[in-house]
Amino acid sequence: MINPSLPNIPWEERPADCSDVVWRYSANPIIPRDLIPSSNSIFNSAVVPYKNGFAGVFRCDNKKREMNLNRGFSKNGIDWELEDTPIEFLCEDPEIGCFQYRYDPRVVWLEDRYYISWCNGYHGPTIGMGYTFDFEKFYFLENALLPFNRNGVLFPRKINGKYVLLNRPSDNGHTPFGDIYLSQSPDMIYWGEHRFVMGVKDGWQGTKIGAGPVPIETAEGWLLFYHGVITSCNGFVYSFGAALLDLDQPWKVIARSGPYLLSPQMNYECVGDVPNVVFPCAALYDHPSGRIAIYYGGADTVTALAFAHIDEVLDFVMGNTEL
Ligand code: BMA
Repeated sequence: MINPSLPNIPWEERPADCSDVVWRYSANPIIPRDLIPSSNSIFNSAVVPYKNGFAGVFRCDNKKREMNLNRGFSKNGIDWELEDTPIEFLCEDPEIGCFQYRYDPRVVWLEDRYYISWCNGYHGPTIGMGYTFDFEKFYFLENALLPFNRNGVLFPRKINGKYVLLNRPSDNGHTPFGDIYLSQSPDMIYWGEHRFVMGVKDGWQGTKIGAGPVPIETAEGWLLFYHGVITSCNGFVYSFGAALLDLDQPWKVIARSGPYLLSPQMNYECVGDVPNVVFPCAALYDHPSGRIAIYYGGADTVTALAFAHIDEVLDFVMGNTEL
């Protein structure tokens, strides 16, 4: 089991008047839409511990409204410096390296490097895959899957000798459906042995769901935060909840939260380029203290931070489970 120690995890105690399992950082959003000169918006982004601080891959939509990935660094996980130009991936084959659009990255430390997965434009959205050792040089791999697919999220270690990738088959537009599946690979290139993980339910997760941050390994199972969408008369509303997946057969769902953990309620979640969206793409975890810091996009415009205690999240998921 991976038991990370992250004593410098960003953290703020739960406000005295709040009883929620997941609570927001009081100085949200941590990244405004205009942090860099080229950006229209910076949201749905991924961070990992790196050296004595943190590194990240950020979804930066520019002022042409191109969707791309920029790198960033932070000492404390809260104050970020982002590069104004997008990451250039090294790729020998222009057929796959050609840029159409790149968005909603996830980053995971896996064995000896940081893997990055994202929604990659290749004749439609699919799961792009790349890696870096140092956040200086970035290498492009083959797209993991065929279009149309989004929300590709790697587990942080091999399971039964295979790499495992959560993903969400979709369509070419603003998909009005979507269940979570997983795919397995011996080498990060060839993906198969696809399994159904979980589907839509009622309420906040009634239209579509998709994996969020990289799953966290616990003694009880893999803790997966995932977003869920309800279609209101005013359009999609994105919230997030959590599920617990079997450690050895992660397509088996042990528990799944009936209520959501966080829904769009603050101004920066309800007002922006796409109103009413909270969209988590990364979670830091400090095993000794049980602290979790969740990075999420607000209203497709800004990046925000929320906190939780892992024991409380597990109790919530298991105590309110609806399979
Ligand atoms: C999804 C993705 C996300 C976005 C969400 C809400 O389909 O495009 O990047 O946050 O829609 O617009």
